[in-house]
Amino acid sequence: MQMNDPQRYLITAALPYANGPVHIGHLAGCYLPADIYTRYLRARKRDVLFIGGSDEHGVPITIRALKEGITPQQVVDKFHFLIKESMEQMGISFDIYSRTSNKVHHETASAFFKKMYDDGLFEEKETEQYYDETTKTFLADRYIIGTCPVCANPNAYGDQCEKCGSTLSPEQLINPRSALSDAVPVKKKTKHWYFPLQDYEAWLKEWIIDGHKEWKNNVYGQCKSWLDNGLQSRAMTRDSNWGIKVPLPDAEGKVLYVWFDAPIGYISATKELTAQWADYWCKESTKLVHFIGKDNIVFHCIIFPAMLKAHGGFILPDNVPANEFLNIEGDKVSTSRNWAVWVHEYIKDFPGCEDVLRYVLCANAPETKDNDFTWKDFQDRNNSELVSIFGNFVNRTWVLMHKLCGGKVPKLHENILDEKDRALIEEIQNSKSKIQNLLEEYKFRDALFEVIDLSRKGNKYMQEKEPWIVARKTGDNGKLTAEAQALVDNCLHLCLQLTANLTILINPFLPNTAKQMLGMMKVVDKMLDWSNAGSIKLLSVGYNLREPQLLFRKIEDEEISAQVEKLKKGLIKSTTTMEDPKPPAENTSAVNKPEIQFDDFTKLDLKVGTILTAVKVEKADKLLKLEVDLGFEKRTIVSGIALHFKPEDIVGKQVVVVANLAPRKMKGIESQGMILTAEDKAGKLYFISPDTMIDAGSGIS
Ligand code: B3M
Ligand code: ZN
Repeated sequence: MQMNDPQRYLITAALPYANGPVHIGHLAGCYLPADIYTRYLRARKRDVLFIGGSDEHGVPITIRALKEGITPQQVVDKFHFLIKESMEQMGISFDIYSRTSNKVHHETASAFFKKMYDDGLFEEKETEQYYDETTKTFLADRYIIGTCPVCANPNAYGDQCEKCGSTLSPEQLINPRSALSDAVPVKKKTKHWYFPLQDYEAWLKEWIIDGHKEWKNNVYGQCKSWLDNGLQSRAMTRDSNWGIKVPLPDAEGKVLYVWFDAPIGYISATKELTAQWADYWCKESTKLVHFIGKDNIVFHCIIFPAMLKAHGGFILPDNVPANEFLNIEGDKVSTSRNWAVWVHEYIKDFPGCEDVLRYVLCANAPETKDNDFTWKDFQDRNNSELVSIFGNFVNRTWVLMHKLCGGKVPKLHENILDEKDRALIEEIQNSKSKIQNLLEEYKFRDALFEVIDLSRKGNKYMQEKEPWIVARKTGDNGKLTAEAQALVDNCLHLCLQLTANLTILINPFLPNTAKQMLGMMKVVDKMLDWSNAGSIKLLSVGYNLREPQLLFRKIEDEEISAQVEKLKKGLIKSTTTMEDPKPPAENTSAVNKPEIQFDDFTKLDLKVGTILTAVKVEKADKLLKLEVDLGFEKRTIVSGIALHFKPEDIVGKQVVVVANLAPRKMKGIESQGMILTAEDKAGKLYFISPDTMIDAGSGIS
């Protein structure tokens, strides 16, 4: 049963593996719906926390490290920041975006495991597992590949077949081989701690099958089939040295299974965010909602809830509105074939169009079945919905209000309201509850459709009222008659109030657009409170409004064909290299220093350094003390960047260091070099980094 009237909300979105950038399938799958829901709750003035972070453990990370010849730490450092930045740029408004390599997470997950162990909730078992003798590795999860017993895909993983979605164990694979060396594996004994899920089966059935019939069909159906098939013990530990060490004395070389620690990451991140974390995690009056993609259903609906129940003291999710997959141009997303639209690439190719992507991904969200993203559909939705319907309505209203009403909100002459006016008023008043109900049911695409439909109705109303024709009715004196002016006033008054309503209603979906509309209305954020929706008294009569601004631009055929080409020819850069995701600052061409000779330049000894540690300098708001690895030595550098970067965010980043700058004391600390940064027009600082991780100490010329 769905919870009514919770006191607070805890919203989580799946922690993406920090083994690659995020693509639009990730956004559509869970980050965008979670963000829309959270923004809606915030607009309703609800007490809500939105939790996210990078999943930095497990085989996806170690495999990537092996492929690239770097350490797992370097992999996660590289992608954590890129993912975090893409999320921010797309307006995914996490209250915290943390990472599972954090100390607080290691402590929280260890303590969780230890309590379950102390309570005798694990089975300790020695079993034979596949082992790769050439690389001396136990082959669990994605370390082992073979033919899927369900669909015959020859490249299924030891934990899952990505082709048919079946969950697998290594034993089920036909012709298994090592993902590391291609070797045929042998069996070898190893000890692990198993969580007997079957002990929780009866309870899970009652909780989900009887208790959560309102869950989405795809989620409920998957849970039911798992529970109908019967649950079994699952190992909660792995043989690896990357991850959270099993907190037991005889557990050398064992770490927690990534799917044991990752969901606990939601708890750790909340702890990191607020001292009140227990209110959110332990009080029944909290509504916990996990937004995920369909491949994570079993972990969030069965395994993690069973863990929470076993541990005790935690609430359970009220809902897990998982989405299906978003395909691209008719084909499944494949990161290895580079068949994906990368978010950081999109942001670069379509600057200022973040809301357009949010719109298209929500309007076409795979809420009930897999859906297809095509660039043509992207263009059509932009040009014929955002530009021609929503944007057009707002623009027409503004232009006419300036032309026919002197740029001010005209009066509403109630005595002459006709049927059409009243029908529009009713539409405005009803739209709030219609959209709210859909949002409460996690039907985001229907909710968005209603918002656009309301603007469509606005256009229709305007078309029928034709204020530009009415405004031609002049009297004998050549001036507009009072009667005609009153009709014009009413039409534009209502269109303006409708625009104000559209601003509130579109805000959870397209926050940048809502901001821009607030600017045009010269009103403050407060107007976005959900409680204002449905009112036709949002803008005061006589209030001066700004000039119109175009909310959306047309997207041209060439832009679309370029994207299709890029995708088809695999021109999108391989994900093995991380590009600098920041947009170039404008106006970089202005040369404002005197000319120098080449010899002047060569005096500089520029080197690539890796930031090892970063701490705030006491009593100096702007300074960070950094320890930087220059390959041949470590340097202490004091840098005036504290207002721009959080210390914990920059550890692991590579920067350009002026290595031969004379040492200088700052706040009593000797600074042995300088870090180069770029500054954009808004005054925001960016590091200058090589476009992929390279050896610390590499020279720059
Ligand atoms: N990292 C799987 C994924 O990215 C996993 C989610 C963890 S959520 C706790 O699909
Ligand atoms: Zn399969």
